[in-house]
Amino acid sequence: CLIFFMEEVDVEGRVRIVMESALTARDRVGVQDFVLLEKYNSEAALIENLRRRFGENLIYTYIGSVLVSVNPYKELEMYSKQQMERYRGVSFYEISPHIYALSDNTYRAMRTERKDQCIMISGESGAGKTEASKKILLYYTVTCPINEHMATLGDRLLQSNPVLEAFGNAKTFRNDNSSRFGKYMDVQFDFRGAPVGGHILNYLLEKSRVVHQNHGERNFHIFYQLLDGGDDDLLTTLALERNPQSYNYLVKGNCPRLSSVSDKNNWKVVMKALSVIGFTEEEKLLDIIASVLHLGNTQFGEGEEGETYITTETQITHLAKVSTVPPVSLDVHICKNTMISPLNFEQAMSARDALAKAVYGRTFTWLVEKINQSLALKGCTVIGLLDIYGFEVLQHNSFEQFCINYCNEKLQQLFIELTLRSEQEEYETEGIAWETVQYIDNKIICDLIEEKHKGIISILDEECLRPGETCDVSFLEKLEDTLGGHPHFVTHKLANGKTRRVMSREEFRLLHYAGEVNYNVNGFLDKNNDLLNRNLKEVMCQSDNQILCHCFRREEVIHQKRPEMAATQFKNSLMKLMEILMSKEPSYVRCIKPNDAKQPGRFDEVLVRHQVKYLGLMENLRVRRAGFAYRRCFEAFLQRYKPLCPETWPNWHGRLADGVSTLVNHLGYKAEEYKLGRSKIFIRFPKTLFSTEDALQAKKPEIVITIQSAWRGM
Ligand code: AD9
Ligand code: MG
Repeated sequence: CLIFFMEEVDVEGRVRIVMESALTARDRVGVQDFVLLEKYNSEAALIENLRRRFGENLIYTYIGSVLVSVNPYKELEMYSKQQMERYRGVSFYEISPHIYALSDNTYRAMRTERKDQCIMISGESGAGKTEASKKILLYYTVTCPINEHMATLGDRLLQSNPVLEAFGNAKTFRNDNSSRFGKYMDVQFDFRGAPVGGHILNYLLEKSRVVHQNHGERNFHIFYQLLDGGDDDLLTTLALERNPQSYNYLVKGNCPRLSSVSDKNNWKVVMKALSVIGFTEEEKLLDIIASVLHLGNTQFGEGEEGETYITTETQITHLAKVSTVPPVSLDVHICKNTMISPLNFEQAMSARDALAKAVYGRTFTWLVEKINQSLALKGCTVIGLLDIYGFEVLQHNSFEQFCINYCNEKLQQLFIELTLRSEQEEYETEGIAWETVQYIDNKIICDLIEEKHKGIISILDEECLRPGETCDVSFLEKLEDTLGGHPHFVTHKLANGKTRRVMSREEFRLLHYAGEVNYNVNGFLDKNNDLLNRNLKEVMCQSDNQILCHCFRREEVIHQKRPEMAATQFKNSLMKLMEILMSKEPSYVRCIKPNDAKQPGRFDEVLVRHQVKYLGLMENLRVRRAGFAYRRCFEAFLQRYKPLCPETWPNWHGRLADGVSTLVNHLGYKAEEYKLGRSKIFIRFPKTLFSTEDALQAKKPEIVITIQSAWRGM
C-alpha cells in the first residue's frame, strides 16, 4: 500500500517529493508533459519548463508520446539496471519521462501489435543523439529475453558502436565525438521478443575530413587511436611515427590530443570490439589506415615543363608496402591522368587527396557490410533506430551542409505527416471528431531541392555533366536562371537587377523550415562529381589487400559506367530511408543542446529557443493539443482518480466507461471539457486535469488512513 501511495502522490512519478502538493511540485520541476502547460501556445512557457526541469536534472520531458531530451553534459545516475527494471512494463505517463520509458513502450508496441517500429532521434550536433541511441540499444540488450542460439548477439550489437565511432566519428568544433555519417540500425527480434539480428545502413560519410580539418578539429578517431595505442612493433611494421603532427592529414586541425578522450584506451576498446564482432582482417584494415597517412605525406615537385613528380620516394615505398600496390604504378598514376597527359602540381595534389578519400570512404562502407554480416539473422519484427546528422548552420556552409539540411527537411516532412496522421487515426479509432491544425508544410522546400529537372540537385548534376567549361559559378548562374524568384531561394541578385550587398557572389541562400542558410558554391561540382581517375582505380585493383580488392572492383574499371553523382545518390538513399520509416510505427526523440561550451548546468536560452523552433516543437505541441491536451485509457484514469468519488471508491465493478463517466460527473466536468472515446478519456484543457490532480493531493491523508485501516482490518 505504501509503495502504491508514494508513486501515486508524485507528479513526476518520483518518490522523493511525496508530501508536496501537486501545485508546488509543478512550480519547482515543471510539468512532465508539455501538453499540460497552461499556456501551451507560448514558446516562452515551453522553454521555461525545460529550464526548470534541466535545473533539477530532469532532462526528459514529453510532448505526448514524443520525448524531448536536453544534454546534461554530465553523467547522471539514471541509467542503471535498477532503473531499467523500474521502467519495464510501466505505462508511459505513470512514472517520470525517460529514454527507457520510450524504449520499453516501443518494444511492447512491437510485441503486442506485431508491428515494426522505428525510433527517430534528431537534434543538432552535440545534442545527444548518439548517446540516446546507445542507451536504447543497451536497454534492449539488457532487458529483453536472450535467444540461446544468439547469446552473443547483444554484445555484437553493442560493440558495433565503438568500431563505427572510431572510423566514422571525429572531434569537431561542436562535439568531441561527432558522428560524421548518418546511421539507421534495425534491431531484429524473434517471436519471443529476443534480439536475434541487426542491420546497419550508413549515409554520406564526410570524406573530405580525411584530407582536411578546420583548426581545432580532428580527423577520424581511428588515426589517433592507432598512433597512440598501437604497440611499437605494429607501428614499425606500418612504418609510422607516434606523433600525429608528423602527418599532413592530421596536422591541419592542430589538435593532436583531446582532454576528454583517451585515444590509447579507446584503441583497446576498438580492438576488443573488433574481436567480439568476429573480425579476422584487423591487419589489413590497419594497413589501409597507415596507407592513407603515407599518401598524405606524399609530396610533389614541379619540373621545368610544368610536369609533376613525387619528391618523397620513401613515402611511396611505405605506401606501396602497406597497400601492397606496385610502387611504380603509384608513382606514375598519381602524377598522370593517363599515360600521356601529365598532371600539374595542383591536379596531382587533388588526385592524391581523391585517392585518400576514396580509399577511406570505401573501407568505411566495407566495414559496415562486415558488421552487418556478423549481425545477420532475420527476426520476425524490427525496431529501427535512426541517428542522423541534425540541421547544421556553420560559418561556412558547403555541399555537406546542403545534404545534411536537405536530409533534415525530409525528416521534418515525414515527422509532420506521421504525427498528424497518427493523431488523426487515434481520433478516428476513438470515434471523436477531428479538427484541422495549421502547421508549416515544408514540401515546397523539399521540391526546390529534389524536384526532377527543376530542383537544385538536378541542376547540379546537369552542370557536372554538361560538356565544356563549367564551374561552381556557372552552376550558381544556372540556379539563378531557373530558380530566381522562388520564395525560398535567394542570391545576391535582386529582382530589379540590383545587387544584394550582404550576400557574396558565390553564395545562394535557402530559407529552410528551420532557418536561413547561406551555401557557398565553391567545391560543389567537385564534391558532387566525386571522381577518382580511372588509372588510380586500376592501381588499387592490383592490391593484394583483400579489403582494397573488395572496394575497388575490376568491373568498375572495365565497364566504366559513370556512377550516380553524390547528391543524387544521397537523394535516392534518403528516398529509400523514407520508405523504410514510413512502413514502421514511429516514435521520436528530439535532442536539445543546452550550451555551446559543452558544460554541465548551463542553459543558454537563446540557443535553446533556436532549437525549439527548428525541431518544430511548438508545431508538434499544437498538433498534439489541437483537440485534447490529455488522454488516458479508462482503466488508468479510474485507478488514479477513483478516490475522488464515493461511487468509484474503493472499487468500481461496472463497465470502465461507466465508471469514468460517473467519476467525471461527480467531479463536475463540463461537456466541453472532455470526451469519452471507445477506450480513452480525452481532456481538452490542462487546468481541468490539474484541478483533479490537486483534489487528489488534498485528499491524500484521508486516503492513507482509509488504506491503512483497510490493511489493518485484513
Ligand atoms: V553529432 O550530430 O553526432 O555531432 P550527437 O550525436 O547529437 O552529435 P552525442 O550523442 O555525441 O551528440 O553527445 C555529445 C556529448 O554530450 C557526449 O559525448 C556526452 O559527453 C554528452 N551527452 C549526451 N547525452 C548525454 C547523456 N544523456 N548523459 C550524459 C551526455 N552525457
Ligand atoms: Mg552523433
